[in-house]
Amino acid sequence: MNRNGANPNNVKVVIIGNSDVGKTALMERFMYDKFTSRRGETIGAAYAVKKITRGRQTLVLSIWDTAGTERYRAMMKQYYRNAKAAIVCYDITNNVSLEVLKSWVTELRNNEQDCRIYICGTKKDLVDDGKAKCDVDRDKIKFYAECISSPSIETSSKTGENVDKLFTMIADDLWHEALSSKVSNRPTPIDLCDSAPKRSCCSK
Ligand SMILES: Nc1nc2c(ncn2[C@@H]2O[C@H](COP(=O)(O)OP(=O)(O)OP(=O)(O)O)[C@@H](O)[C@H]2O)c(=O)[nH]1
Ligand SMILES: [Mg+2]
Repeated sequence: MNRNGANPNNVKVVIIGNSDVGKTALMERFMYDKFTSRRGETIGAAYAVKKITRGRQTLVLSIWDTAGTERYRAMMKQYYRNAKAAIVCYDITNNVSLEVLKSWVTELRNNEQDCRIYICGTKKDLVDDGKAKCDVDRDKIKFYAECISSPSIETSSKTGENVDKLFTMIADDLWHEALSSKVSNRPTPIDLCDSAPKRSCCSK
């Protein structure tokens, strides 16, 4: 537990972005290593837990997949409250303007200043296979991500490309944060050399 009563090894990761960008598909690929081409709009939010173990330490990721449709927008704040990381998704085959991506980032930043942000372009397989053209300006998005000091990555939930890489990057960052939080919350060691002159129990 840290000073705020929270367990630094238990962290919340939220997936946000417009409807149909592939948030649920991303979560399902990471959690269950599966992909369904069926479209099933998320109602409110769904969450799943994944434990990541390194040596004798375990990091518990609570991953929140949120609904992208406008009617749930008012509820978003409660979903990303206390999130340590957010994956902000856009569909690389759908001309999502940079402004839409920015609005998600701004809304998040206004509410959760300490949340790490990861920019994720989805449906990479469609472009790689020539089934759709890339409809976003990749350079602009890369530049924007750099401006807000966020990593950016393109993924395919269909093939699995870069999905583990994205979550591993997030887990690594949160792992370091959890460890440094433990270190900074350790009581300051007392320097016995500086304390009052030592006496044995028998000394007067
Ligand atoms: N080819 C391909 N299709 C994808 C990929 N990711 C998602 N899709 C498809 O895109 C559609 C929308 O995906 P969802 O994951 O349901 O989208 P969402 O962002 O969760 O949408 P909401 O729940 O409405 O916010 C589905 O038909 C998916 O199969 C991908 O990486 N490649
Ligand atoms: Mg969904």
